[in-house]
Amino acid sequence: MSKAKYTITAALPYANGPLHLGHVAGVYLPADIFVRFLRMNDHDVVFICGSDEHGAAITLRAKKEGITPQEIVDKYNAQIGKSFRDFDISFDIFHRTSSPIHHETAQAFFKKLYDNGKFTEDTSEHYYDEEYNQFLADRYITGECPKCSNPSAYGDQCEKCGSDLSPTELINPKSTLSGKSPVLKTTSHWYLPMDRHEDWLREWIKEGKLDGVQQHDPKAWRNQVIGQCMSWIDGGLHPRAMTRDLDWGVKVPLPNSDGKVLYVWLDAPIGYISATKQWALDHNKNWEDYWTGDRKLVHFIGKDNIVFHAIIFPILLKDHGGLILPDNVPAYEFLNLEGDKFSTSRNWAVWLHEYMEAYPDKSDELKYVLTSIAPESKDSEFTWKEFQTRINSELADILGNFVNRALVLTQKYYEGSVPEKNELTDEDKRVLEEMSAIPDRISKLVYAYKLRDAQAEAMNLARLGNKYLAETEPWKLVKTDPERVKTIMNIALQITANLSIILQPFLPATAKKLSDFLNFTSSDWTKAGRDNLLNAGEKINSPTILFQKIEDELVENEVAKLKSSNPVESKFEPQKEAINFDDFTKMDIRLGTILTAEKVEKADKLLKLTVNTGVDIRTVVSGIAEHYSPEEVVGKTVSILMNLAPRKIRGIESQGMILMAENEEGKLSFMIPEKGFEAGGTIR
Ligand code: B3M
Ligand code: ZN
Repeated sequence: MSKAKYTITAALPYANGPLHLGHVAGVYLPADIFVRFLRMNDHDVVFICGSDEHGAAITLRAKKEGITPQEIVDKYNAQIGKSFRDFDISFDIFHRTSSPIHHETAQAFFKKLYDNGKFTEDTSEHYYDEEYNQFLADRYITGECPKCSNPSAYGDQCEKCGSDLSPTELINPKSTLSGKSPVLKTTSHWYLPMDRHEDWLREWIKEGKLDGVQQHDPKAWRNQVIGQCMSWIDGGLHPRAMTRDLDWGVKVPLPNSDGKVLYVWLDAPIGYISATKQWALDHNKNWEDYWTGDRKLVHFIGKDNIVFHAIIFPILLKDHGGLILPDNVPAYEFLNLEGDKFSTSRNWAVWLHEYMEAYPDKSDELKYVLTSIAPESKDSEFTWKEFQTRINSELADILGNFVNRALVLTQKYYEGSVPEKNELTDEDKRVLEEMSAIPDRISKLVYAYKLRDAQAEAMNLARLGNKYLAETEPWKLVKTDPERVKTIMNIALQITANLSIILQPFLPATAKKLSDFLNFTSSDWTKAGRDNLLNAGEKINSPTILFQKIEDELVENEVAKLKSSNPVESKFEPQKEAINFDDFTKMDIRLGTILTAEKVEKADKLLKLTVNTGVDIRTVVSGIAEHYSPEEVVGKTVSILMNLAPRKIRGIESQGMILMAENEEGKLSFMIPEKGFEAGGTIR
């Protein structure tokens, strides 16, 4: 039988922030291990990823950082791409959904479904922010979750209970742009009638059959994935809008659809296809070969992405026709950090780029720890203490110690030549037999997506070697039975050579070091298990220490860093991006005394003020009419931003801005100085 072919995807990270260890442990590292293993086993495989550059995740981040969406995606695509390279995740391509090839691919995909009547059109009322002139979907709207009462659920999903929501289900909805209650306004969208797909999805997910034909083994799917899908389907699928009224995204390729883009969760998975296209172009291949025929499509994702990969994208693929559906969707649970959830807004995170900057030569150490605790079947936790323990007592004390002994003794006794294997004792035979069984056990586990156990099994070979040397004690025997020691050392070196093969998927840098020590390189998995990888007389090199022990100080510093950067649980928005001192000194903020005030006609919120700034008397229009009456404000000395470029507001030129404090309910208050400070005084 020929080897199965694979197209492997890892969830496209939003280009709206850096990657943290939770992302790495639950998507990218397992996908990378799986792919490295497949490559060693001679499977035809392509490994696809890229950044997800559309949707509210991007535009809201842009608003927060005060730069354009394009600048945001350029910044984070570069940063994320670099962390992946530094950490040595072996994508065949790391692409971008902002690329022209993606826009074309997504539009053609949409158009094909549209032409084939796979969408329905519906005109109905949607929430709208009048201040920002924008419809509010997905993350643009928050409110209380109707299912679990989480006060900050989004318009598409409650991150607390995982429910899929639509904006109209939110209790007390608020725009995330203005913070105000939205109004309803009519607009039209194209919907994917998911309700029409329940029957085949049921059969496909539960039995692995499509139109009665077996596609995949449903027992190979994780229980949580099947469970989540079935609970969705049993709860009844609803039509889901596939377009949005936004100006950032892939334009809807239909006439009269200005201002409409594809829903990000329609375009993002198509990103896997467009990335494959780009990779195929770069390597003279046919992209279709990777999306059709007898090939396994596997999506590595986090559990919050299950519905999109196991229900929505399969519907789209099937509606499109001619493309394969996923063979498996290995979804990971969440990784927690030091007793709490990872949180970007609270900066409770270990960022991959920061780790790689601090410990550039410790990528394998991190890989090892993250795979050991990977949240495969339930949430798990990263602590710096465990990081230390696993490195010191497993990597250093077992693997490092064994390799070091084997190589140092070979240098010492045989000047670096592999000694001859003589007659084998029962113990030798047992050790070699155990060694030969390990690669198969690892294979079975990897094919079953049990990478945590697979890595543990690979470490068992180091354990076996370590124990073998500890029990045979060649350093004692060398004086009395040097012939026997040759056999022992030969076996220890064969074990080391085996480690250089079987560790490659998990610890590629370490495996490479072993290869360099031994002058032996093989990426052929089928060679693993053999006891004759090295020939007597071949020269090996002196080893260097494989793993430095992790000091207590590192643990203490990292934990302290985490705690110091973790502000209290807050109802207020987090601090904005850092600015430099020059940026700050550009602002001319002073005290000004309000001389006159009147309401602006037909504008409930505005007061027209004249202000004595100490250097001139000027007009300022201020949105404070709902908080102060004209009579109240006259005579007050307040803070004013002087050098804001003049703006016309309701036909009146406003020369500056009054600075106000705002509380959580949106109430505004002047910032008034102590007595003895008068108009013209600067604020800095
Ligand atoms: N960017 C969501 C996430 O990062 C999304 C994944 C897209 S995969 C097609 O969780
Ligand atoms: Zn909820």
